[in-house]
Amino acid sequence: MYTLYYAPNTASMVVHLALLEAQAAYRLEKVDFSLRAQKDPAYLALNPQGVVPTLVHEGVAYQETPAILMLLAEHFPDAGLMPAAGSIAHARCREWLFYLSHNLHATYRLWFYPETLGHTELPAALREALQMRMAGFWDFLETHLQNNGPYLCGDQLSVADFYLTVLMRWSRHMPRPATGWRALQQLAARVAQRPSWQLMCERESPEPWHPGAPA
Ligand SMILES: N[C@@H](CCC(=O)N[C@@H](CS)C(=O)NCC(=O)O)C(=O)O
Repeated sequence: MYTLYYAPNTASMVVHLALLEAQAAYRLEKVDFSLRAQKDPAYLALNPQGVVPTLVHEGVAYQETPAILMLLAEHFPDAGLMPAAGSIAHARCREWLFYLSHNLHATYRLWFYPETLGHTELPAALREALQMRMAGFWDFLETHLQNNGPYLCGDQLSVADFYLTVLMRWSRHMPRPATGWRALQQLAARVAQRPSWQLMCERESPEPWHPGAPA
């Protein structure tokens, strides 16, 4: 049995999706951000950074979204979460997980947590700089998907696509939402049509988001 410490609308969505896709037995434990529960000592004992997701399995608490996704792919090798272990495709998938975490996820943190940069609200110049950086990532991903898609690992859907879709979702209120890039929009539309996405939304009740229809 897995326990997922989650907060709606956050990176824990992608771990939730992976648990559903793997048909794993799990329970949800909500971390209430409005009460700053992510900084409670009891939660910090599980996740010293005070962030979600945390996945607990057999008494061990696991952190860091891409690392948890790789762990679940290891625990459920037949669930198709990642290409077969040991293959070049698997290595490529790992690369994408790192890419998404290091670039998009890290930049979003600066956008959503301006205090990280010593501001209560981001100054206009910084907002513009971060938006430009995000657009550069979307351009890069769009070119990759146009040439090698429809998914990040070609024909094979993987947890990297779930991660990407969750990251795209966060841009919905930004001046240039990621769905403005056609191949990205198509990928997100396919992911959002999956039963796992629908079920995750039913169980977490995040703010509604419709990336549009697949072609
Ligand atoms: N590197 C971490 C980042 C996790 C993260 O940024 N989580 C955000 C939500 S998406 C969070 O918990 N924010 C609450 C806070 O920073 O207080 C991971 O990949 O899991």
